[in-house]
Amino acid sequence: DIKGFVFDLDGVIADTSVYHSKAWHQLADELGVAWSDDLAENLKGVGRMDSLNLILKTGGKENAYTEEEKEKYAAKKNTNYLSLLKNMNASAILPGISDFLKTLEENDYRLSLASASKNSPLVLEQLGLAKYFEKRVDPTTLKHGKPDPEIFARGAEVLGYKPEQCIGIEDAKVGVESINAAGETSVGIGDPKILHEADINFTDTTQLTLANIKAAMKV
Ligand code: B16
Ligand code: MG
Repeated sequence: DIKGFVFDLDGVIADTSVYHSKAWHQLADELGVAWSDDLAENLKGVGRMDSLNLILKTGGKENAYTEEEKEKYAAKKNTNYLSLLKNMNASAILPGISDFLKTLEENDYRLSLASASKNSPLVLEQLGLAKYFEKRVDPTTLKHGKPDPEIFARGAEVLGYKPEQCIGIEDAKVGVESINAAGETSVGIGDPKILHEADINFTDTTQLTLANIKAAMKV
């Protein structure tokens, strides 16, 4: 039986992936790396330093900067991201998510957060959704980023559940891979061509309901 839900944040709960993209795009311009939709897609769910490394690699500049310079650029992106977040409120919650969280609460499911973002506590507070998440995986304690199963495995563990008792929800290809490798049921939100490995796919969050998940799982 399913008992827990392990959530990604950016791109699933809130529209913040747009802000992440904007801030990375700005930095890529500054570094002289061409921005593309593919690059934006590949950055989804990827942690801060890994994202910078991916941008540099894409531009053939993987050896152009010292670790110290890279720290400075990553910090700069975060400052930009945080300034974009300043104007964010509950209107950034993706459609259907508030109702979905309420339904899960009413049905006694327990929730944890498996976001790669160090800013996730701030974002949840600002959206007024922190109360729904009993546990959170601290990404600074992880050895590996998504697609490694570590973050979603921990998302079940912090709830005291086995992976097979949990459903993971993701908008990134690497995130769906992480859920699958952890042994949970994966729900992918977005383009089914990109998220074809997901056990269940919804094109957007309006379809993310407990009834639709139950119907797709045939339970
Ligand atoms: P930060 P998620 C990920 O969050 C974002 O998708 C990704 O764009 C971001 O670079 C990463 O968190 C790290 O975020 O710089 O705020 O620590 O999708 O795993 O919720
Ligand atoms: Mg995401």
